[in-house]
This record gives sequence, structure tokens and C-alpha cells, in this order.
Amino acid sequence: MTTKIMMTKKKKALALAGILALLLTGCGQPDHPDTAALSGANATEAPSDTTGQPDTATQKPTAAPSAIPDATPTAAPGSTAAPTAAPTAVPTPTEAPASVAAPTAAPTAAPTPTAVPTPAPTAAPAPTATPAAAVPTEAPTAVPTAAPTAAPTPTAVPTPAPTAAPAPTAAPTPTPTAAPDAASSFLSTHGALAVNGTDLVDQNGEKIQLYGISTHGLAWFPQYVNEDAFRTLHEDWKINCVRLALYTDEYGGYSSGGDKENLKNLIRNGIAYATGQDMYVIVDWHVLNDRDPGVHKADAVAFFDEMVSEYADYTNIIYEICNEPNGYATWDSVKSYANEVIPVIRAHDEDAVILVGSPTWSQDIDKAAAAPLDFDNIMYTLHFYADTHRDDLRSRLENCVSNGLPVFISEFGTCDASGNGSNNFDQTSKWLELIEKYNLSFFNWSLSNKAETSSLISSSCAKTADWTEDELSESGKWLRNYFRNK
Ligand code: IDC
Repeated sequence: MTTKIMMTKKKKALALAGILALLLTGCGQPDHPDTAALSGANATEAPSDTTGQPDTATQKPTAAPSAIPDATPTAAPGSTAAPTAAPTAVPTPTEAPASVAAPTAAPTAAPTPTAVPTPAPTAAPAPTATPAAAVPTEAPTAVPTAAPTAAPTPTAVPTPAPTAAPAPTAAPTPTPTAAPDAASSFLSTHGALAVNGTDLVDQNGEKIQLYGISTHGLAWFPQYVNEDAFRTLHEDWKINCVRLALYTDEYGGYSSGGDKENLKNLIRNGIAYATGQDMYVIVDWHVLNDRDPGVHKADAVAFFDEMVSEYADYTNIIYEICNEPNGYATWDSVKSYANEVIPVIRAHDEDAVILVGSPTWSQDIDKAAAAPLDFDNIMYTLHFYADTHRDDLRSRLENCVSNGLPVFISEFGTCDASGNGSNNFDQTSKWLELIEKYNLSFFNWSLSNKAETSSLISSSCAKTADWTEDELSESGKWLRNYFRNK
């Protein structure tokens, strides 16, 4: 507790320094020269798509259904997620605008402090919870090195000495005790992160860069949330963070008929496996088909309220509250959503780093720069797909960062914005050069074997861990090599 409190103070100091820096440099740039150009300019770069992004309205019908068959059947060992999914149940985008106004707005009442107490928070990530994905026998070892810096609270595992029944919540999960071998652990070295100016910094105020890969939709590919997969990613791919993509409104989405409990358990397991592998982890509320995050705001509020209360003492979790607003979503609507969801998270974890997307599939960071949120420890996400987004978006990124906006690349592809087409490693290299120049964090899409270019695992490989190089896709080989040589 003391550690956490001390870090909190330190982070506040850093945040203040950050604010001062922002005030001094000024981060707004309302008249960004690329703004006008960008929406149409990609036409030359991406012949088939003027926005440079998949139109989720047209994409959805064809994308989701075909995805399911080639993905789940052979691969998922007994995935309970698949069948029903009812992708078509989703509200049509054009009807939605009204909901942006968020009448239902689930009054942020949520952040009631009472949520935190009893749940013996640190005990949560019971790996046995998800039948489909969890590999039962692995449970105990999952959280050993567990965020040592996280709450060394003694009170954790109380006495509930669950009688016999290994009930769902039972799992006397390894409570991160003190921190014996702390010195050698990446998580204990870097601890709770914060944002200082444009930098992501660790508990010592030193710059840190997170990098790794994003899962595909957890409902689509639950089988990759297993301890061996995360061990492979950490030990063999040498990444330091995994992003868990929880679609809200697509196939098996959290707010479109998906099994909420199962999805939350996949998140819990993902957190446990990442923590056990000494990695940071991003919990991504993957807004896409819903376009405006306000559409499912009530679910977002309830989801983050529950999850963050369970993990309030973890120092290795980053919350991403809206993957890619698009369509009719505006920065104002994203902002009003963020202004309701962020306090819910902060009610449990007052200084968690939170990632916020922007309109046009998280490309409009200049709009965020012109009217940033009024919270500490926020980073704005920029997403790119290398064969679609090129110089225009790169210079927007560079302008925003040099003007003081903290940016985090929570998703990128080496191919085009549909997730398919050809890989463009020349353009990917240009992006990575810029990313390294500014020490930005970055995450590739995606950990799956779906037959599409952006999948990192070859579609002919059903293994869910320990992939050999032959079993990786073209981009899988390229990226693994990049990560290993960083
Ligand atoms: C794509 C998946 C594809 C799935 C589709 C659903 O690769 O299998 O059918 O979503 O709509 C994004 C999104 C990400 C997309 C990806 C590729 O964040 O969810 O995944 N992409 O289109 N933004 C830009 C590209």
C-alpha cells in the first residue's frame, strides 16, 4: 500500500510537470495542414478506399460471417463462444446518431467506492474460469511473478477457505505476495506507469516503451488466451505487453449478444497470463462497428467498473476505452464518452494509464490535440495500416507529438486497412523509424490464424503456442524478427 501511495504521489508530480510542459509548448494545432488532406488524400495511396479504412457498415456483413467458419471450427478446442453471435443483430449505423446524445447515459453513478472493498481484488484472475481458453493445469503458475509491485497487501486472500467445491470463483489464485526476486522482474523494475509530457514513464520517472501484439477478437479466437501462448510471446517473440481486444459490437461482441461472463473471464485469464509472464497488458474495449463509443456507454461503464475494481492494485494494466470511433462519431462525442468512463476507472485506480481513441478509426489525433481531455495519465491512440496510411498520417503524428500530445500506437498493421491485401514492409519500416524516434509504444494486429494478411500465425497452423518460424505468416516472421532484434 505504501508503495502504491508513494507512486501515486510521484505520478502526480510527474503529471503536474507534464501539464506545465503542455502549457509551455502548447499542444493545440487547430489548423493542422494535413487535416483536410488526410480524409481524402489516402485515395492515391489506397486506391480502393478513400478513407483509408474499412467501412464497417459494408464490411461487417461479409467480414464477420466468413470469419467464424474458418476461424473457430478446427482451431478452438471447444470454444463456447462461437455459434449464435448474431452479427446482424447490431443496430445499423445510420440509425445510431441519436444514441450518441446518450440519453441513457448510465449516469456515472457507478464509481461508487463501495465497489472495491470486499472482492479481495488481487485474488481475481482465476484461470480456471474460462472453460474454453483456460488450460486448467496451468493455473497455479500463472501469476507467480505477479506484479510484485502491486499491492503487497496482506489482506488479500482472506479466509474464505472455500470448502470443497472448486467453484468458479474458487481458484485460490496465487496472491502476489511480497516481491522476493523483485530485482530481476521487468514489472517490479518498472511498476506503475504514468504519462509525463509526451512520454510514457515508469515508476522511476524513466521513459518506457511498450510493444507487442494485439489479440484478434477474444470471442473469435479465445484459444490464444493460454499461458503457453503468452510464454511464447514473451520468451520467443520478446515482447513486453499484450493487448486484449474485446469487441463490443461485432461477432460475439460484449454488447451484441456475446457471453459477457465468458468474455470477462478471457480478460481475467489474459491478465493472469500476461502478469505471470512479467508483461504489461492492455484491456481494449474494441469499439468498431458501433462507431460511436457512446452507443454502448452503459456497458462500458459497468464493464470498467467491475474489472478495474478487481484489478485496482495491479500496476501492469492499461485501459483502452475505445478502439476506433468512426463514422458519425466526433471528437466531441468521444470526449463526452471519455469524460464519463474515465472517472469510473479512476474511482478504483486513481492513476491508471488510460488510452483514448479518436474519430476516423483513431487517426484524428489532431482533433484531440486541439481540445485534449482534462485528466492526467491519458494517451491518445493513433492507428495505422502501413499499406494504406503513409506520409500524411506520419506527419500528423510527428506534428502532434512535437506539439506535446502523448500518443500511443495501440494497433497497426503491416498490410492495408482491411486487414488484408499485401504486406508493405517498406512503409512499415518508415512507420517504425518514426515510432522509435519518439519512443512510442506499438502493437501489431493480430494474434490469430485467420486467413487474412494481418494474422500472425499461418492459417494452416492450428497450434495455439510454441509456433516455429514456419508456422508464422509472412508478417508474423517479419515482426517476430523485429521484436527479437529490438
Ligand atoms: C478486422 C479483423 C477481421 C474482422 C474485422 C471485423 O482483422 O478479421 O472480420 O475486423 O470488423 C481495425 C480494427 C480491427 C480490424 C482491422 C482490420 O481495429 O478490428 O480487424 N482494422 O480491418 N482498424 C483498422 C484495421
